[in-house]
Amino acid sequence: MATVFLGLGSNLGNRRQTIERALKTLTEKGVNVIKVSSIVETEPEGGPPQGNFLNSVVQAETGLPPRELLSCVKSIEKSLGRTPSVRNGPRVIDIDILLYDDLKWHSPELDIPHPRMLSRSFVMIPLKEIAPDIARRLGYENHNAH
Ligand code: PH2
Ligand code: MG
Ligand code: MG
Repeated sequence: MATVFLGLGSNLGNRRQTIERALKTLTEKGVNVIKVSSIVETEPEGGPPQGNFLNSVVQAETGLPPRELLSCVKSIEKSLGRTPSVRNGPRVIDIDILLYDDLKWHSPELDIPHPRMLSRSFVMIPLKEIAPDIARRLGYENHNAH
């Protein structure tokens, strides 16, 4: 089993309900959620003008290899009503693979660790809440001011 961290975000529709449904569906599909951070309201970073997000980070265990995990989260996004939009634009649900054990994986479809996670407070603050050692190991200790 691999230990993975996933970032969840929503800024369209019933944001909290969608995040809760995503958590339930992950478990049903063999991604066993171990820890869930607080669900925090955050201002959009990047993209067009859009509403605030709810964000959360989860720790999970899965036997799915990285590409299958990616297919799994994409199918959950679709089943919860996500439709194509502009880059960094509004979405019903976004589920990003942040970390997969200590794996480094680079391909056009998937980069692990998530290449922008360290600069995103909506990822690092919830990650620090549930896995402070990992946030520190990634070099986050210098960003505690906000
Ligand atoms: N996701 C993005 C871009 N900007 N901003 C916030 N606050 N939360 C997000 O989840 C988010 C974002 C691209 O996935
Ligand atoms: Mg994202
Ligand atoms: Mg995504």
